[in-house]
Amino acid sequence: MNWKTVKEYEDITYKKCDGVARIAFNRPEVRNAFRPKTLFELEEALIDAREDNTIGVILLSGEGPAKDGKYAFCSGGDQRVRGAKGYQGEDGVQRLNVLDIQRIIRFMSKVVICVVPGWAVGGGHSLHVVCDMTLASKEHAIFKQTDADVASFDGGYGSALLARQIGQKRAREIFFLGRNYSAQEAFEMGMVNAVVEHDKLEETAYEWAQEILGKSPTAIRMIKFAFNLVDDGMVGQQVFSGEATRLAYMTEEAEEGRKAFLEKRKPDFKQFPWLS
Ligand code: 1HA
Repeated sequence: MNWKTVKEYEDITYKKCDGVARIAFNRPEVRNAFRPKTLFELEEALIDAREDNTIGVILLSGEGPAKDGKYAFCSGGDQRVRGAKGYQGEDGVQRLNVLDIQRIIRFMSKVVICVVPGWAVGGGHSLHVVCDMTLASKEHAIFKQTDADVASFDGGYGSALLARQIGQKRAREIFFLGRNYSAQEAFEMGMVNAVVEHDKLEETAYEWAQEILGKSPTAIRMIKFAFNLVDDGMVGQQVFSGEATRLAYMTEEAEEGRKAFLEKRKPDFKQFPWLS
């Protein structure tokens, strides 16, 4: 693997290698908690990866270990900057901009794999839920939903989508009790795709990404958005249908419509069949 740094950031790292982008939280001293700035940086990197036609898979992870040897994917919102109206940025504005990140991942026309080397907690747990797949460190990953301990709640994807993934009873247990779950327990519940030895985690994630990159990009996009459609209401329809529009643009029929407009004539759609 020959990772190349795309851009230096303060709160994240961002690299690319052979069709794969790797973005990681980089605040190990607070278990990779996010502040608004972290999320603005993450948003910029995610959009860059989305707009890059050579990238098909994004790995989302957390740098570490911290000085005490512990690993983290993300421990959610940085409670030191939480105010009465959200998480306060350097500009003094309070926001809940992790929700923007969730939507970017969910509606991203590429696969996002969450690579969990350690703690996935609170809003960090919700991010793992919204990613397309999750790989977890056998030795160090711990999944925990502390929302009810700190009087916060992700009533959207973090809880409702989790219930779709692992069932209502287990999702309620995770939120109501806030216990720690190992990678193996999370796997057995169905919210982790594979439990991987810590030393092999990054390599395995990269291999999964390469396997996906061997597939049809159109098929992967359509399948991802088809999976989302039933749970995403009219936005799900919009996103799925956008891909249908893109496919339609590739037809001669659509090209005739476009050309006729530019040539200021009536379109000749008679040449195209009314399919049964
Ligand atoms: O729910 C939402 C949202 C919902 C809707 C819309 C927007 C949302 C946005 C955000 C969130 C949330 O994320 S709410 C949940 C916020 N996160 C938490 O409640 C997790 C808090 N952290 C912990 O429970 C634990 O630290 C841990 C289970 C992740 C790790 O425990 P460990 O290994 O024992 O380490 P610990 O000693 O606790 O932490 C190491 C250092 O990291 C500590 O700092 P130090 O004492 O060394 O100065 C600790 O305070 C700091 N730290 C850890 N997590 C956070 C944090 N500092 C700030 N914010 C954190 N989230």
